[in-house]
Amino acid sequence: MKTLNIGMVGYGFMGRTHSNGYSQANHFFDLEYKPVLKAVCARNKDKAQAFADQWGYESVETDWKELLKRDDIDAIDICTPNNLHAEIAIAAAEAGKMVLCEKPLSMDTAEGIKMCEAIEKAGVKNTVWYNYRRVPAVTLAKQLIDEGRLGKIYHYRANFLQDWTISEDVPQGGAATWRLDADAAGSGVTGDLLAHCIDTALWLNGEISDVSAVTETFVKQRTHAETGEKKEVKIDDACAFHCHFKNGSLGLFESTRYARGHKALYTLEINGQNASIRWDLHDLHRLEYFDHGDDSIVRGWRSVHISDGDQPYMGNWWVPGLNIGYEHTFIHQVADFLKSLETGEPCEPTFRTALETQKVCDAVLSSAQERAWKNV
Ligand code: SOE
Repeated sequence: MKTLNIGMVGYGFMGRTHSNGYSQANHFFDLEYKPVLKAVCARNKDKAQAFADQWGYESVETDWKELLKRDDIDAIDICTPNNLHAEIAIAAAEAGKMVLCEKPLSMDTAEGIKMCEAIEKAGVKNTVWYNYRRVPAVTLAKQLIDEGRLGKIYHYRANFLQDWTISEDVPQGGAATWRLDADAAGSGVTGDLLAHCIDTALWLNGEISDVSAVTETFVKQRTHAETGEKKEVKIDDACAFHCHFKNGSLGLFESTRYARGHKALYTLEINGQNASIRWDLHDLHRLEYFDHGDDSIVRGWRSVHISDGDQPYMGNWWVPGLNIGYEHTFIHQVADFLKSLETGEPCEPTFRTALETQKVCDAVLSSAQERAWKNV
């Protein structure tokens, strides 16, 4: 079996989801390549070592530049805050390493373009971890749309709702709350949560032509976790936008971290001329499907339980009736990445594909700022 030696930079929540993916993929998928957890890199050596011990990484680095110099590393996995993605990805590509980058691709489109150019110049394999594409129900939605079952699409609706930043005591910056610090995250819910909704939407429903958005920052000042200083909050706490897709359909998107009661509720609904589909992250193994072509006396919304071997990815898991969960989306992305090494095909979304999401995010943020429609 061929090996793919992984060097991971960062070890937070995403470091765990990715490491689990690397550890599990070959148990369930038949693949020529097998990832080897060669090194994890983080500034704090003790914490990095504890992570390495827990997940089985063979070694630890404290400077990502040293990681890039190592001949025994094939691929760099970037799990850092967003403000480090570009520098590490570009240097990794120049060092001839493959790059797997956590979402969003970059702080903004300009940075994303430089990343794409570096990756393409080096000709290295790459992917961005928009994991929700690989929920079997969402992959099935893509299949149904591509088969033309929905007919002409009229509406695309998506929400991503959370409630973890309502308290004014939540700090900004630091290891756990960098997502609230614009210097580290670039933006708030737009880059963190709507980016997922936009990636899925572009995949399922094609390009967005223009957007009109509103954003709000409800808590205006927060203490910085590291300096203890009270600082202005510069991220968007909430964002809503509507848009036109190039296929003629209308889109409506909303995200907030102030929807009391919702922890991570990603929902989407697509209405076509012949059929509609609906999906909800809290019930992620179900796809709701309404087919107007059904016999009228039994016509209605079906709740399809995605667990059968004929459904995407499910032939690799247990037996029909037994569903899988959130962590499997990362296992699927690892399996697809390893497969792409065998076939030579790209592993979507590539950097170039993820740049399209970045362009929509930028248009959304500038539309909200200028209170004007913006072309993507
Ligand atoms: C934020 O809370 C977060 O962890 C995002 O960063 C992830 O991308 C999303 O999948 C879940 O929520």
